[in-house]
Amino acid sequence: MATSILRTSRTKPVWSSLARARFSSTAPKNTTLKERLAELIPLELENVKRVRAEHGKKAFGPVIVDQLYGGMRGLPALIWDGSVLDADEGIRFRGKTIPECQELLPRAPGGAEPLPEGLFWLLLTGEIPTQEQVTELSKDWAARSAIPEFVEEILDRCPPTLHPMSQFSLAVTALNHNSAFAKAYQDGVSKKEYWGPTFEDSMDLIAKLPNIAGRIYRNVFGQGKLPAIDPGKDYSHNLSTLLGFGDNAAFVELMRLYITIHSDHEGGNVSAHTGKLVGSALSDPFLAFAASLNGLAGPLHGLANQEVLLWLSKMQAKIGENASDEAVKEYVWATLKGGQVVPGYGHAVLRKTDPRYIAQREFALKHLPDDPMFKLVGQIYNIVPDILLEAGKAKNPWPNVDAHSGVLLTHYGLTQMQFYTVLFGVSRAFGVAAQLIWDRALGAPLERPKSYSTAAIEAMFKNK
Ligand code: CMX
Repeated sequence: MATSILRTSRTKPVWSSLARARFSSTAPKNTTLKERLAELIPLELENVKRVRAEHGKKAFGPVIVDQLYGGMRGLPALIWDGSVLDADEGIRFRGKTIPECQELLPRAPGGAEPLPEGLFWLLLTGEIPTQEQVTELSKDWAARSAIPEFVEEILDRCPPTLHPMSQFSLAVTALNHNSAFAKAYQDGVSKKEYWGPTFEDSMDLIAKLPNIAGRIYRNVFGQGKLPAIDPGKDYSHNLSTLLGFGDNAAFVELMRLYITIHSDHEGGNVSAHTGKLVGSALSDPFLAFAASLNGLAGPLHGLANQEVLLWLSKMQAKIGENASDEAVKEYVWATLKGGQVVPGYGHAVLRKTDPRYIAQREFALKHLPDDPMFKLVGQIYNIVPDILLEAGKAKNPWPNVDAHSGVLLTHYGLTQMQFYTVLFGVSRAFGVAAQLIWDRALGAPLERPKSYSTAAIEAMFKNK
């Protein structure tokens, strides 16, 4: 397969010269997120106009036939400035690595991890907000957090055997009942104004997810009545409280890190791209994000965090705790020989250990170094890559984000692995929402790539 432009040109310098020149790295004080966006959008519209005028008709890398059959791997096809993924270095959010986000984004009083409120501001503007600005976002989201009674009823009527991700998607779809964008469109809003109601819907969407996730968790796993959102607490604290872990400061910190690192992974992954694709039909953010969730629910994408825990638990049941390296190797080979993938390993873009895995490992080393399951995850890290290399199929033998997240949740007592992808979904809303707002602001058109038949491919090359 052709090497992608995006893989060969390092993304960092592109960010430094272009984006940092346009957006300063610290947000101006005394402005809300929406006010700041209203200032930035005309600048970016001009910038895109200039780039298209200068380069719009130039070729952007080769396309080879294998890419048409091969899941479009590496095909340059989308624009999203919020985050960019480098095959070796991993994700950068608006040019910033995960450690840089941990250092620069505002934290909760006494906390060490970034507040996802700040990450959302960064994704949307390229700027680091002030402490006051993230506090205002926490308050705004708390104020918007209630879900309509009929959505509560939908969730309450779901059988507990319906997978939490299906329930999640149902509830998010139903939120479209009150979509500001859908209403504005029906009322004849001008295209130039699309981003305003999209922003309002996106804020509502993010704000309502803790109530949806909390209700699903308590309904399915029988964890008692859902407490109320506290307007004085940050988003992750409220989400933790709704799940029953609000009193555990380390769990709350984990949620802050978890949401931050799971929020966005450039534009081409299944959940981000699905949201953008569905949004391009001017479906509102609730409908677009529900589609993202349905993609995230697949075992090769977000469901892998559930699959990892399942796989680890089965391994422990079969070979016991503190098993030898030999026993672990045998189990990994049996998985591969059984025609299954090793969940949590491999990636469509990454070719090194995922920095999201490393961030979680560092959290574990700080907070739960002696946890037996964490030790097993570390043991597997030393074993699986060599086996995948020897097996010779996977292009990337290294762990991805999902190889680690479930172990952290289990440590704190969130042991219901079927729920894990819901937390990934809550986080992914931040990236999908930011992308939808910018797509409406820049007037992104309907997506409509061209498909070909195999006969057409053959005909094209017949006499060449
Ligand atoms: N275990 C076993 N085989 C693997 C593998 C793994 N972890 N990763 C890749 N392979 C296999 C593929 O199944 C493929 O086999 P076939 O040729 O028989 O179809 C071959 O190696 C080549 O695949 P690839 O080009 O390396 O990987 P892809 O880009 O096609 O797929 C991914 C990427 C993530 C789907 C794949 O690595 C995988 O299935 N991993 C396990 C599931 C997982 O952890 N998913 C989560 C990813 C992160 C996320 O989105 O949340």
